[in-house]
Amino acid sequence: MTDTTTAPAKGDFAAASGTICPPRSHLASDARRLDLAGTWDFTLTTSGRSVTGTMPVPAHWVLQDDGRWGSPAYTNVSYPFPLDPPHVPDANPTGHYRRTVTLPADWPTGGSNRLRLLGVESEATVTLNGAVLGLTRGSRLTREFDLGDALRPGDNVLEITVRQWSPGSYLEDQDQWWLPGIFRDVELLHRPDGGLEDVWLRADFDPATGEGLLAPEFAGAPAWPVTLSCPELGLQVAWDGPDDVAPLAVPGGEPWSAETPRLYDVTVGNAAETVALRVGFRRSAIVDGVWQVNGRPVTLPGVNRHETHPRRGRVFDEEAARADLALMKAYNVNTIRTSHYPPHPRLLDLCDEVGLYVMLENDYETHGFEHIGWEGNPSSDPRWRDALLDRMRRTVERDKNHASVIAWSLGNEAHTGPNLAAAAAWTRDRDPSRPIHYEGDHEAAYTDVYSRMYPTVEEVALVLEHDAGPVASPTHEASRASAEDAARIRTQPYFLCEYVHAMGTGPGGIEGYVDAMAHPRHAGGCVWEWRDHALERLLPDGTRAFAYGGDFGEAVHDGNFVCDGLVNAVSRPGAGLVAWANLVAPVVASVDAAGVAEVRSRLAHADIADGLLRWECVGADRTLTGDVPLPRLAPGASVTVSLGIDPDALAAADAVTVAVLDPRTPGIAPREPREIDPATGEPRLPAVGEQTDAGRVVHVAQWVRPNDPGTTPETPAGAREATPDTPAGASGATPGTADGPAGADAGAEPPAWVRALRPVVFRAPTDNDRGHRPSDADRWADARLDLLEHRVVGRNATGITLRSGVPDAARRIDTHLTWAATPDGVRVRATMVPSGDWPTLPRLGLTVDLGPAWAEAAVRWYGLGPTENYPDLAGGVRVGTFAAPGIDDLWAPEIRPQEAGHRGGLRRLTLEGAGRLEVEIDPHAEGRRPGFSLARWTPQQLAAAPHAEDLPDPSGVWLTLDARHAGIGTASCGPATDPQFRVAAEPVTLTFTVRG
Ligand code: IPT
Repeated sequence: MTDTTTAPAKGDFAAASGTICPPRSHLASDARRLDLAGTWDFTLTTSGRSVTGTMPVPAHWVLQDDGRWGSPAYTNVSYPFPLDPPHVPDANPTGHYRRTVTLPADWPTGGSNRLRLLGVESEATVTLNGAVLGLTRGSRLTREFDLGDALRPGDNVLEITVRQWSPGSYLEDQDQWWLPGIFRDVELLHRPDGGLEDVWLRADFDPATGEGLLAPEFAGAPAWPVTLSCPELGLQVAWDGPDDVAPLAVPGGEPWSAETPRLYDVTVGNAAETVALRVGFRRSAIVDGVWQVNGRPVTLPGVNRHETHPRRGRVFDEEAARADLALMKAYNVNTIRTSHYPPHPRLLDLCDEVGLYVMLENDYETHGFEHIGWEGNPSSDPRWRDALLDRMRRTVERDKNHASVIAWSLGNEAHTGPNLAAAAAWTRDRDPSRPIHYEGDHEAAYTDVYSRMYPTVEEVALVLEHDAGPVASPTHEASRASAEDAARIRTQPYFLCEYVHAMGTGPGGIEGYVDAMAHPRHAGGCVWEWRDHALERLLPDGTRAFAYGGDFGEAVHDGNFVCDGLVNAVSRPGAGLVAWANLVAPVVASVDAAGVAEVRSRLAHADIADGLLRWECVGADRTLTGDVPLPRLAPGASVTVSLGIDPDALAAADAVTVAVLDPRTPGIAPREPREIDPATGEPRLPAVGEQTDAGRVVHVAQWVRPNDPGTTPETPAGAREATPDTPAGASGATPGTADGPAGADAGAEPPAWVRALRPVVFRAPTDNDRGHRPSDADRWADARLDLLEHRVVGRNATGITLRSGVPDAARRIDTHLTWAATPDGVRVRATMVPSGDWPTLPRLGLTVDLGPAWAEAAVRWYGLGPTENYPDLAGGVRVGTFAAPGIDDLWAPEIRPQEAGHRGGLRRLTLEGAGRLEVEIDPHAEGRRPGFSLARWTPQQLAAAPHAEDLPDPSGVWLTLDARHAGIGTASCGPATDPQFRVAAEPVTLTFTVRG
């Protein structure tokens, strides 16, 4: 059967030609199938030069044999070839795959046979026994060819010629690696006469009646009767002909949701074929502007998921995919946007099974046309219309049976135009049961969900909190929406298809976005993005390391913009993921000074059963802990629990922590550093997402004793207030005098490292610091923060006075460092007074190289942890005593080294190794406590290294105590750091006692 409606005439804009079949569901059928994965003969021809060998299928040829077959290339928006649609350059790497397909002796005769390609980048021409079957484009989409009588008993020669670049490449300008090859399954399918060409079980759940509904649809010419059976539901139906087929009410059908992934095994069969489906009864609908699943409003905590693996690229691996989804579930993810193309079809089975909502996106992006003002953009050019429709159709048809798929997305970053509107119209007609999403429809002309990427929190409020006026800031296209369009936009659910760009250290500033999600019309959104796309490469010294754009010698590339995941390429969760997971947690707790906790469910469908509340009474010298079982909590319900903490312990506590533990969804193994009881060293609560003896940590909250009456303490685990602080005693400090801290005996010798402390104002720019033009990193470079030089102005037995400055400028920092003996150790006070034209600073603190002897030191601190944290990246941390076996366990350099590993709210820091070193922060010196970091490299060394492996062998151990450290923001793609988290060049004081 060939698809005459979409089989285009030969032409450059075409989606395909030849004996192609209509798109249909990816069904688990008992019809014969031959998997053609394996080793194929392979010849790669580039610019007339050929290399011959063998190639695995599925694989990307550029990821095989360390460069023998060319290299991957990364671009974000840019096309790596001239914009001359639909043409591509003559120098077009072309892979010729060839293998013998031996038809098994018992292969059924009769019926027909097909070749099914699940993914080829970017164009495949299929030949069987010398007869050309046709050509297909659309890299991440399934295509079937009818083999007609070309297939013979015994041996057959199958050839697939793959061109890396094709007209289809113009429609596939996603921000990712260009990875040519046959990278998904190739299969030979037998299609029995009278078989089930396609089955669509539209499984609905009616919240009004509580009933499931099953509306079957059959395509082709199945042999009748067709039966449907679901023993679990007692369903056994037979239809004698197409007119017989009618929807079934399923009274006992429990609803499917991401929280309750209830699936039923259903078989559909006839004399020719039986297919097995896993059915979930689920309704995804927009009611009065509110996105509902099964009649209940949902706010989706989601992530954008690309298919990426450091060695396999986009080749699917089920075990890895399962682990990936389990990691998401551990971190409170319940939604995936399949950015920016359909994943391997098996992924949807897994999402159905584990419970993840899916926004399934078409394989369509034309972003690079933006560089020519969208002139000739395929979304508007009628010549591309069929190709776009073909893509949308293949997307919807393949995955329409999945309960997890709650929305269709037309594509990404392809501007707007009639072809997109046509794709929406086709989709709405074909599947009215799922809302349609596309971010580029800024007038809400043809989509059901108002979607934005990277707005400011203020822009979110324009849509949700204002009844009229513009829906976006003046620089954004959506601001030009007419009053009528704006009014319509305000009737739709609001969705952040991309927000908080997780590139490098970060993302900072998540909280405002999550707070805004409390609005009933806010449907949540998806962080950009789940995982770094770093690829492994072979270095000249024979070792392997992670690569980003440019590392394969690409002429046009976008550097490390491809590494912007909440987890890195080897699944290591970053601090941003911990913060985000805590902020979007499905159950949230809070606790007060009296040890009374409140726990609130944000779930829409599932009860919380077997939940446990673990508390900690946190002090400098002891951390007590206990468990309180939670009563069953209905969706949305809350409960108040008295923790029963001993009143004396409570009165002495610095903080009270509560954590909700979930015994049902496993967390990951706890990582270093760990919270411990300072008295016994016993482990205490791990971080959000990690597993305890009694379940996964879903959410952590804390009450913290105010630092100083009249000032605002840091509020971890959701920190929001920034403390304006004019440090006491700082402004009046006069360089050159040495007035020791009050109540101290002057004249004590401090440890040598104290005398060696020097001011520091530079941090290795994060990827976010490098965002926007001019960036913070540019401003810091202009001000030469990295070139701070010091001069001892005065020195006596009780202190040192320093003047620090940068080359060719008069801006300076005058530092007054004094010490004095106390019964408790040596009390140190440092006052730093900047003057001159400093920009806002990344940090203002003191640093010292303790020397390599401390490299093996064990670290313990009493402060915010366990993960690294910054003033705007503190959503998942709390005050406690944390321990790391070594400095390297505190943090690891990013693929592109940058500032990392800072921890704020410091009370006490202890290093044990080459000796013992302890720093106890004076709790009442200032309104805000300092932070610390320990690093094997200087910020300058980190900033200069393009890759982790380019860092020099570490030669020291730098301890930095920051009186102030700036926020992180998400300026790499999104708003700049909130001004309240910037560090003004103003006087600061650090006061601490050192021991050891
Ligand atoms: C947005 C893209 O949709 C996404 O693919 C990715 O490139 C992301 O940016 C940045 O990492 S588009 C951008 C113009 C906001």
